[in-house]
Amino acid sequence: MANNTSGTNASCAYNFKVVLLGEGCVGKTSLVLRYVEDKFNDKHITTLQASFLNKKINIAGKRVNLCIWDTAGQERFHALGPIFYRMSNGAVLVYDITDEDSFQKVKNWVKELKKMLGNEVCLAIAGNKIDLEKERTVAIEDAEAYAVSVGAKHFLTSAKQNRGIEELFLELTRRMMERAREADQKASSLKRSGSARRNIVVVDDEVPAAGPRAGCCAGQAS
Ligand code: G3D
Ligand code: MG
Repeated sequence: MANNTSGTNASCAYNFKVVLLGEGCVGKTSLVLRYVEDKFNDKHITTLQASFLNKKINIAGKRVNLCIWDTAGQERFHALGPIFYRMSNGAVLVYDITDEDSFQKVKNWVKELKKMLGNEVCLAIAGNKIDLEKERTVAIEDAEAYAVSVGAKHFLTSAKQNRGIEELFLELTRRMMERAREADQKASSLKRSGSARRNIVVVDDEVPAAGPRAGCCAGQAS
């Protein structure tokens, strides 16, 4: 899934698509703007409704480009189709810690993503607006237990105060890199076993029909 442009080269670049999902008003746009442009409540940008923003980072000497997709508010009309999250390497599921209903919506999104993308997609759950801790209605323990149950990592964030956001994207990116490496390894070992199988066929073909039997049937009485 990841566009790993130069294989295992030390300076290889990864390209990951990350989608932001969650109910309207939980702070998705604010989180991505804070992360990519270090801005909050920028009227010009918030009305821009860009489909995605790019963020380049460096992890352990590897260059990574995150293509972070934000909705243009379609979620408010329940009009967000699979085309939005297709081919995603990662998803950030955002809820507002002062809004229990927005946490329930995260659960719906997780189900939807797992159904459509399987377990390959890396998930991060963000409990946003922790600057409003006094108004919290979603218990941290519940959110954390839920995240563990679906193989996601839970983060506490505030786009307003710039808390927890770098950490969230860094950890998510690390996991996406790990998945990409695993997928690469699986693909190359499949390739190897494929050519090994082909070799066996060639050897079998060369065995004269009446000659000594080799391979798995060697030594068996006929
Ligand atoms: P969305 O993209 O999920 O729809 P937005 O959400 O990023 O548009 O944010 C919705 C409202 O929540 C905005 O307020 C925004 O300023 C506010 N918000 C976003 N993140 C935080 C946060 O961390 N803390 C607090 N206190 N508010 C936040 P307005 O008033 O512009 O609608
Ligand atoms: Mg938005």
